[in-house]
Amino acid sequence: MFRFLTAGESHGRGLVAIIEGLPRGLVVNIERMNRDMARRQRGYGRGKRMQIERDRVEILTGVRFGETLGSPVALWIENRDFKNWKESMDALEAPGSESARRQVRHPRPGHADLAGALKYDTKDVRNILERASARETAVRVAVGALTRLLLGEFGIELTSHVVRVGQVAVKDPLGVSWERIIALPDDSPLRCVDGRVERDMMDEVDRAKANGDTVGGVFQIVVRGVPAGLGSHVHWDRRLDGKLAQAMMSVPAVKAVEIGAGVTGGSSVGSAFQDEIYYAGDRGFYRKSNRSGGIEGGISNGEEIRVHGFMKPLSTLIRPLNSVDLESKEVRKAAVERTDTTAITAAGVVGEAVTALVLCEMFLEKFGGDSLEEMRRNYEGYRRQLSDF
Ligand code: EPS
Repeated sequence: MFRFLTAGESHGRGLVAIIEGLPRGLVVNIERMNRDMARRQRGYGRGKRMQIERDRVEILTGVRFGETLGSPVALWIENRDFKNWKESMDALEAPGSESARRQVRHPRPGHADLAGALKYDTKDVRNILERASARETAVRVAVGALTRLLLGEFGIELTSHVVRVGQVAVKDPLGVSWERIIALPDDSPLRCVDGRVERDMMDEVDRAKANGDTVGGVFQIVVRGVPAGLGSHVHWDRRLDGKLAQAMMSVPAVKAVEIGAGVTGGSSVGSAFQDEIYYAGDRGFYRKSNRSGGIEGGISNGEEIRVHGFMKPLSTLIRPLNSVDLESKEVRKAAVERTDTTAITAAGVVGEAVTALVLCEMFLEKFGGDSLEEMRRNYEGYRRQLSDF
């Protein structure tokens, strides 16, 4: 069915993806895809790398005259920074000088550095961090953007907003309407719907930066237009919430996921948590609250899907923490690589992409066909089933 792989190092030539399972006949809107690429580069608190890159997707295969062929699609994103790393990241030849190798021997607490070095048996942490870097999310956003085009054909749309930075939070994030979120301009500093809260969030970022520190945050993904019936209760690995949680946790620095108001569920009684069921002729079954985040029993219930991603503070600190030299085993300060103070706004855009990827997989599982027309027939048949229910 639907699957994809990515490849590429943070300072290598670029990033690649191969995607399989898209139907023939999907119109590829490259501007829409590149808009997501640009959105991922934004956000208050990002570092200097984003001033070097101008991420743009190139389509290498699987698309002809602006439409998918049903064959594998290959995407390419160039790393503009590679020109500054040619020797250090050369595929075949090691450079003569130590400095050009840019070895890293002092693992950063919180990054993949030490665990990866132990596992892959290397004393140069660069062999790990280049792939562990969140740079990889650029190409996942590109793949996600393609799947968003497919979902869009069936009226499914996604957006995100930032609901917390450090100690500063938006009140009642589940109550923020879709309209308020999509009204945010792409150049909004943090994609926060409340201007006053956003200024406090920016102060929080400034404070962390002034201390050579980083700061965590929370984003919320909102999806509308998902019909009831994606995912299934019948097996553990077919549950939509489980799949979304896995996808969200695969975003670097995300350490927790919450569907709807799941966390408060742990301190609620049932009568205060469940979303009561109503029916009206013109809209069918509906709810007046959405604490379940649009998913019940591992199945979408037709309400908006709302998922939170909790991002821990980024691991590279300008004022580094203690570490150990991998060769001498002596106490050293952790390596300092160029990084962001927070990437929470970008993480929201990545969260949209990984959510779209899961929904696309589930959508193709239920309505899949070899062409978009075949999918449409399958989908319309199911819509009739729902409306005749
Ligand atoms: C990047 C994400 C971060 C950036 C990276 C680009 O990755 P990491 O997980 O390694 O901190 O810091 O840029 C650099 C590594 C750099 O040279 O500045 C991204 O989202 O594109």
